[in-house]
Amino acid sequence: MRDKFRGGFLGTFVGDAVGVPVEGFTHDQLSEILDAVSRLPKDSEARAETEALLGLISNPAVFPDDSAPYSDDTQMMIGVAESLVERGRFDGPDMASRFVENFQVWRGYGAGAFAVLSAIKDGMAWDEAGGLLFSGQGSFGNGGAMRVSPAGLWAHKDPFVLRHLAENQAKITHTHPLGIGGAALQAAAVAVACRNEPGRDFDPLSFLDEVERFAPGLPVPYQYALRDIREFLADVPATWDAQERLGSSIEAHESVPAALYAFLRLPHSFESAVTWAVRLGDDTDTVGAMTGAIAGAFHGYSAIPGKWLRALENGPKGRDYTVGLADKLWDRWRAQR
Ligand code: F2R
Ligand code: MG
Repeated sequence: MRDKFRGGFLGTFVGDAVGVPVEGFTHDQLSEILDAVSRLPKDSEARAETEALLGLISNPAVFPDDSAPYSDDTQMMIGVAESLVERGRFDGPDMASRFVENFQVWRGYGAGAFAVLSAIKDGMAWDEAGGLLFSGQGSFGNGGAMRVSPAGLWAHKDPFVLRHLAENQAKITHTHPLGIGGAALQAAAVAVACRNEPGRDFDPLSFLDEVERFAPGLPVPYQYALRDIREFLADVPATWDAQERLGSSIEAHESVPAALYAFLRLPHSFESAVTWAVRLGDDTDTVGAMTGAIAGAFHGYSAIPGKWLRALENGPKGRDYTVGLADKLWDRWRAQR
């Protein structure tokens, strides 16, 4: 279980870091450029330059050890985890203050999250700012889902605590039902991944049934997407077709289902699932991070390729800190039981 907790944390971090350099590329652009680079002579300058642009998805060696950066996805996941480790339950003021303390604008925050964290920093109440976004509709961005893996791990035994934690941590920045629902679905996928073991008899459809039991009554777009995923598991579509139907955008209902499907399409390899997810294009870091969280909680930290782990940034709140944080959450979870 310690390995699974570490896997859920570092899966987020790795998926984020693999996706960051290629964020915003379309699926077609990414496929074309990755194909073209693989045909260039190995020691050519053109190949080295293109690989440097594409980062870990094309060649892990472009980042010296300890240097591949994470984005807001991992930074906010760290905030969720720090609060759970310290408080042992959802504590809104504490979690919001950790988001604000960790907030480094240059990590690439969404406009809504940026506005919320800036407002709280300037003195607004932690539970007011999120509801003001988008003319009072609240955000349906994928920010509540991208950071939720510690909640999924923490509450993997209890669907009620899981829903409470997933929704409330999301509401600090995302009050739209689709933003909250995305966090609930992603947390359920991580929890179910934590509860199950890899092996030959793994059944993606049973996994999906369990996810739906852990996240009942989601908004309609998620129910349609889950129906599409069932169809895709019965009759595997081309990648472009899956991308077109599920999406891989910055909106929660167009990216959380894609991450779940990436895991279920390639459930026997962390690396294959994350690579496939990032190659969908568009919001590559976040679809990578969410797929990494599910695949990491399922396969464990020990299944994450060393070539990717070694590359991760390792300064303050970097790789070693994140592994230690996962261990602290696991220790607290065990002690609290
Ligand atoms: N912000 C980014 N990527 C953009 C490019 C960054 C670039 N690399 C740079 O250098 O700056 N990535 C990060 O943002 C996503 C998570 O975003 P979050 O936290 O959900 O933010 P936000 O702003 O609340 O929602 C995202 C966008 O979705 C649209 N949207 C949401 N709710 C809406 C509503 N009610 N009505 C209309 N539109 C709505 C808006 O465009 C929001 O800005 C992650 O990908 C993370 O990696
Ligand atoms: Mg993103």
